[in-house]
Amino acid sequence: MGKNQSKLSPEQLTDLQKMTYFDKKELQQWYKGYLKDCPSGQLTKAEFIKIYAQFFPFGDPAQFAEFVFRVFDEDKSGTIEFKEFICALSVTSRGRLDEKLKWAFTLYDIDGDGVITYEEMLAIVAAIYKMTGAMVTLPEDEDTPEKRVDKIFRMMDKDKDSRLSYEEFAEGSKKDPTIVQALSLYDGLV
Ligand SMILES: [Ca+2]
Repeated sequence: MGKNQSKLSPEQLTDLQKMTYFDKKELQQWYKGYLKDCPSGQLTKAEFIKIYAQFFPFGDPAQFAEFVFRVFDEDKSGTIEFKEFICALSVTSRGRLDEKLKWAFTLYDIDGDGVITYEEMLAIVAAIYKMTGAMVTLPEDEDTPEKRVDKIFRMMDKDKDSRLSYEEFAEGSKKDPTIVQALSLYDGLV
């Protein structure tokens, strides 16, 4: 995406329409919003954290935003270009369940080795708890990240090896949709 370009070109629109579930009008609107948060057209980690901070003014979203940033930044360039931004948004807000699950799995599988370990799940869940802060009242058996992860593993980790395969994760997430829901920042807005 070129810099200082206030609208997407017809070619860019056609490309992005093929890659996402958004129509041309929505794409232009998201582009406008993206440029407002990020006039340079390359969203940095600090800018990304700032966006999260607007949504979670009472918690500390920095850690969770960093984890999510890694998934958005598909080409690992260190910045989120509009294409990466809108593709991630398309999956997390309008994707099919299996697309959302794959995206969520990528987030939880921090080192990308194809399984989610107990420690990886704990790191993400702890970051989510820090972000939401006191905004949500949690049931007694989920009031710490450890309890929550214990509960998730009791439900999902069928072979009890303290690692979740994609199949275990996908199967379990269908029973507990909150695991995937927690990921879509713009849920109410799209
Ligand atoms: Ca990038």
